[in-house]
Amino acid sequence: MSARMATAMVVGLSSVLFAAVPAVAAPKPKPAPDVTVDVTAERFILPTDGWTSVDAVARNAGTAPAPGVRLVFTLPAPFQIGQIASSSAWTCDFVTPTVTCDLVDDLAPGASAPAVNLTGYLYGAPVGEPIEAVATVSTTGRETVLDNNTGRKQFQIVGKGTLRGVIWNDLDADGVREAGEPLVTNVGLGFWSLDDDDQYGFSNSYNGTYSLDVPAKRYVGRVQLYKSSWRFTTPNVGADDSVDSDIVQVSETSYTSNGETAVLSVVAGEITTVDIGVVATSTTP
Ligand SMILES: [Ca+2]
Ligand SMILES: [Ca+2]
Ligand SMILES: [Ca+2]
Repeated sequence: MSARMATAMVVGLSSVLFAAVPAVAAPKPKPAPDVTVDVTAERFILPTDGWTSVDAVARNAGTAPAPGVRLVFTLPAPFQIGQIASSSAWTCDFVTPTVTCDLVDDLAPGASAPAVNLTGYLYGAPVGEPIEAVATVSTTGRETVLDNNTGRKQFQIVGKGTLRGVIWNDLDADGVREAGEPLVTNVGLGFWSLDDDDQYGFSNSYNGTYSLDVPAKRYVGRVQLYKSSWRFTTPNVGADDSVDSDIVQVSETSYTSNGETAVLSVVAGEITTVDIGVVATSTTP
């Protein structure tokens, strides 16, 4: 028995009808599921022989449980799918290049299902060709909002350029690399993409010289020095960019000095040079 019926029995039908009028003027929407999907990838600017990992996450943005949730997720050629990862919450079937997954249980209002993940590899994909991963989600429940049932993530294939340079001990601390100033082998360097979430580098240098072939996009180079051993030399000294240091200190902690390059726009087929000059802070570096 509802509360309203109970009231009717106590106070009589006419007064209940009178009381009900304002409630009818503002009816509450019926609870309904609203499934949505987001497709995300940390790395989406890839070299022709690159790879990526793509997530599709289904969510119920509605106000009622979503039964029979199905996710259809495609990572098309030239990607070759090397791995499909999902939780036991899903039952999945794969027919190249599409994985179709059914959620075992209803998806509660406000809840996200565990991600379905595809790892795709490229083997000589053509440069410049955009590739799009697409996921669509559906429910056997009644939902009215259907324009959020598809998620997309676009990938861009680019050529590679070269990042290279030296890490040297600026013995006279003048910011210029001169003959006789030796290379340093215990300083690492990282290049962080500004255009997606990607990074390259090494934890210590290859005999003080390095050369990395990386997908053409924008990077910032970062170096961390231990103050007990090194500090950064004066950057960008003089007019000759081939003998200066390209790292500027941007922060420090009690133990480390942290330096960055300017923004580096790596161009396919071209060399971008980044040199790092350091000065010993102890008598025996
Ligand atoms: Ca929807
Ligand atoms: Ca010098
Ligand atoms: Ca330079």
